Amino acid sequence: MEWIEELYKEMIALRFPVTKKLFSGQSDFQKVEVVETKAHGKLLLNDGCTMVSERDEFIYHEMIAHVPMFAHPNPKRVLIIGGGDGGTAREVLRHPSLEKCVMVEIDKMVVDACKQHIPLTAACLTDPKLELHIEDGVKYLAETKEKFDVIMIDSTDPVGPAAPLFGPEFYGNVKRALNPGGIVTAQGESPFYEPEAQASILKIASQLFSITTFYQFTNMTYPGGYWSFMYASNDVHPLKNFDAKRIQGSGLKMKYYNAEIHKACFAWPNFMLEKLKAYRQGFDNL
Ligand code: AG3
Repeated sequence: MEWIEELYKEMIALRFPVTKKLFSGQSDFQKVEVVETKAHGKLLLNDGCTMVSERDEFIYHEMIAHVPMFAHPNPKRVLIIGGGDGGTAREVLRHPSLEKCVMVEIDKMVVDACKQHIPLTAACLTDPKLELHIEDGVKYLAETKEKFDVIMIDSTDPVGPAAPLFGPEFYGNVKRALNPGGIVTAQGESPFYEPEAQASILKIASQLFSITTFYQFTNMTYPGGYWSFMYASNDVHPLKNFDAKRIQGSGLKMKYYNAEIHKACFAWPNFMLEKLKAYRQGFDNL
C-alpha cells in the first residue's frame, strides 16, 4: 500500500493510503499534488500540507463562508484571497443576496489541478458572479479601489507565499477595502500547535478592528483535527447581531453549519482564552 504523508513541523504526521496519483507539479510557488485516497476521496496537498479532502472539505468551506455571510445582514460583495480549490467560492455563491464575488488566487496550478480533478470544489469557478484573478492577493489588496462587505482569507499555513497574509500591512489593506459594516474571516491555524501565530494575528486585527476573535471547527484532515478561523469587524458582532431566522429564510441546506454551530463555534476552552484574552475583543459580559 502506498501512503501520502503530511509531516507537520516535526510535531505530528498525517498519513493517507493512496489508491491513485492524479496530479503532481511544481509551480512558481509550491508543489501541488492531487491524489485519490482510500477513505477521504480526492486530496489536494500544497507543499505536502493537506488542503482539501473531498470527504470533509464541506466543514472548512461552510465555516469560513457562512459564519460571516449570516452574521452580516445583507452581504452583496465578497472578496476571497486564496481559495484556489474553489470550495469557499462555492459556498459564497450559494447566497441569494450575493451580487459579485472576486477571488484572487496566486497559483494558477492549484486552480487548474482542482478544475480537472476536484470538480466538487472547483466546478463553481465558471459561475458568472465570480471574477477570478490569478494574482498575488497582497498586491491586489494594496491596489484595489473596490469595496467589499465580507473578505475571506482562505490561505495555507503562514509560510512561503502565504506568510504576508498574516502581517499588519496586509490587514491594513483589508480594513481599507471593507465597506462600513464589513467583516473579515481568515484561516486561523491550529489552537494546539500554533497558539503564537494565533496570538500574533489577533493582535494585528485588534489594532484595526473593535470586534476580534477566533472561532473553531473540527475536521479529519488537518493536523490535530482541531482548527480555527479568525473573525474581525468594526460593526458586526457575530453573536449580538446574529439573526438565526435568516438561515432558515435563506433556504440553504448545509451539511455542517447551522444556527447552533454559529452560536457555539465562538466558545473556547480556558487554555485558549488564556492565550487569546489580551487581543480578543467584544466577548466580555455576553
Ligand atoms: N487552507 C489550508 C488550511 C491549513 C491546513 N494546514 C495544514 N494542513 N498544515 C485550505 C484551503 C481550503 N480552501
